[in-house]
Amino acid sequence: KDDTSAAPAAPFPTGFRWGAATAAYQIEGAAGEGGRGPSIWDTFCRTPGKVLRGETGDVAVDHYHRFPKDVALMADLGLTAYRFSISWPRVQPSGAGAFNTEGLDFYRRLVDALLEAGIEPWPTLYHWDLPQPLEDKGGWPERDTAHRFAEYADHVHAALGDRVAHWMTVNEPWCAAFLGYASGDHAPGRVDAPASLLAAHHLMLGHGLAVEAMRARRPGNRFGAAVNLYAVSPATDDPADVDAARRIDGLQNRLFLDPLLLGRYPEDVLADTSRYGFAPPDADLAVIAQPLDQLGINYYSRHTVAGTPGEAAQTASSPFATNSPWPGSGHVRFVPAGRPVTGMGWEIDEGGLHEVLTRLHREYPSVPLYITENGAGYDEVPDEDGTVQDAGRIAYLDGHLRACHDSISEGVPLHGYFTWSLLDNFEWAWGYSKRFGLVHVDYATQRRVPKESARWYAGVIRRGGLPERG
Ligand code: PNW
Repeated sequence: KDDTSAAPAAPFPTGFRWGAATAAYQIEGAAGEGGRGPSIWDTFCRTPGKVLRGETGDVAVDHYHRFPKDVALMADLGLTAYRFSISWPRVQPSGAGAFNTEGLDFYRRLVDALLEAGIEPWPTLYHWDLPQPLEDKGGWPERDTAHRFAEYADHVHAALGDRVAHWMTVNEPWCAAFLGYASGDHAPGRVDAPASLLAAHHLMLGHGLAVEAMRARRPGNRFGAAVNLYAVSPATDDPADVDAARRIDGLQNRLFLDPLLLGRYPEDVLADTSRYGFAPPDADLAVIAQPLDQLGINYYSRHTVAGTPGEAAQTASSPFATNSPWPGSGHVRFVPAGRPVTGMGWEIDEGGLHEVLTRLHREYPSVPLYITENGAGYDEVPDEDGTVQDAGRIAYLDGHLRACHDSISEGVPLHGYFTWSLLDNFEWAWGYSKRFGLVHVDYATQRRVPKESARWYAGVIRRGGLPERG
């Protein structure tokens, strides 16, 4: 039932942002057009055995050419905000030196189309597509990359800061550092634990330098980063499991939250990683810990871990996963806790989102929070008429939005929710095999058809909250 006149059973505050999210490499395509340079994902996709079926983002969902229609789709859904990422190699093909006006013009047109449709633009400046020439010089483990990032961010902000209020610097530094440089499941595919820790540090340093530069130009804009947080539980109360949970929580959550929000690294993680020579300079922490106007939280699931010897690779990140993305964690095993899973094999646990949100509220200084990603991926096949009846996704979104609603009632300063994703798209090492969209995309024809979940989400936005629990 879709009674739009009925008051929602779980109303959200007025002004709450209702959004959807995407990322440049996953949707734009047009990889060789408009003066765009190569990124580490272009290279990685061409490396055999890295991406399922050897798929690439060369065409993706052709958003580069179809963005006006995609903005119209967003307007149909009633989105009040749209989170997208800006491709660094489109704007600055070599990652240093000359900027490409044609690349920046694409984002100018996108932003104008969004504003025209009454949708607030929420760009992320780095969603994993490092210009390949910078990787050739060492990539994120090199300190200079942080400075190059800040320079690029500053340039984009100079062009769009008058029309764009909300800025996210880096997306999921955990993935960029540890899937990119420790397990090698993501680009650039390096397996080098010490380098991965430096990458994590320099991603945060780049964030801090970028915020410093952008805020100096427009102090009224809102700046933040998007981190992927998990609830973490020990499999049993055995001390070995409890300690594994501490270590995984340390590497997944606190390694990023503590520097960004408290201006220090967690002592226990520094101790666990000291064998890799990880000893970040203290002076950098003052740069990293810029005051934040917003923190983006990407939440998908809970980790349940045991401390007994075993496999630390995470099959979640790639169908080819073999190496651990947890430098310094020692023995850790990811244990199924018996909850239902999505098509990614990720356990569905909305209680974990409530846990993450209330923990941030309790243990960290107050900062406006936004869920910048949350959603469910499946291997979906549409019905004959092209529709997708995605009851699983609806239940997932409903449960997690209820967790948001409960958290807000308990005083958590949560101001918006962006579902991952607007459209089916290139799901990294999984290629096009996993679909996260509210809108189905037929990759052969690029036809877009809103799924059942799109209709459901549009109803939630119209009513300003969730219906009675069905
Ligand atoms: C996030 N893991 O990626 C990204 O921000 C999105 O681009 C992506 O499409 C979405 O979540 C769904 O995967 C992740 O293996 C990829 O832990 C892998 C992991 C976590 C997040």
